[in-house]
Amino acid sequence: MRSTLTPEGVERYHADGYLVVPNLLTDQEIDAFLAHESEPKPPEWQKGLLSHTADPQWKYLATHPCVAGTAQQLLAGKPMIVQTMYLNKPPSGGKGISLHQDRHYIPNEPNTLMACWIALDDTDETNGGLCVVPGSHREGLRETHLPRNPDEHVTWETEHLMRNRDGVEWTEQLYSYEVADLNPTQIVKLTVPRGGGVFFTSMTIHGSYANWSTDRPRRAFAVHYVKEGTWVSRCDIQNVTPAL
Ligand SMILES: O=C(O)CCC(=O)C(=O)O
Repeated sequence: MRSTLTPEGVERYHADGYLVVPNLLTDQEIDAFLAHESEPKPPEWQKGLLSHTADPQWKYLATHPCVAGTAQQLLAGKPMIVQTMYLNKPPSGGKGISLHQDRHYIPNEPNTLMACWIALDDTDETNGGLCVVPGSHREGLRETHLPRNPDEHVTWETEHLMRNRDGVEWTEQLYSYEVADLNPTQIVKLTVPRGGGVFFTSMTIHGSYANWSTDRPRRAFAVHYVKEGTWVSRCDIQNVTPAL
């Protein structure tokens, strides 16, 4: 396992709620992943948010020493993989994910949820790069509504089965959350070069806008971790797996 952060980096993550870390992946590692994604795959590897449990390339990224090792430093404990996502946003209007807090999507107790979002292309404001609201992780869980700008953001609603530690089950309607009353001047549009990543807490407001470039795909890979011992309520992603 390789630790990549200085104590100052860890401090900045806790102060701002996010941290940009360059050079998590090499060009060769990214090329291998993108080539893999461009080929047909056996159906048993295609497991949606749980693809890291079956697809060797997804598992490779989610357990990568620089990614999972940094998560271990930031969590101060063993990182467990909750879910993985390949976020392929094409040029000419590929839509973004409205600005939200991940804790809305993934209730967990105690709340140790965090993410690593890895740029697989050079990303910035013009191709729908990741945006964050620094310090927002200290201001609690915000009110939300459905996305208000359909040109910029995807919209969906789905019902999810939940289960607590005592085995009690219930359903919850989840939807594409958009934080209400967000001050646009507080949104920072990050520039993250290919291979770099952004680590952020589950309370940090983040998301992205559409990719309005004409020729620059915005591909990213995101892994969500919790610290070992955390209970994840959503049944579809409850069986977390060790990252290291
Ligand atoms: O890629 C994006 O635009 C947003 C990703 C995101 O919301 C996440 O990784 O939690």
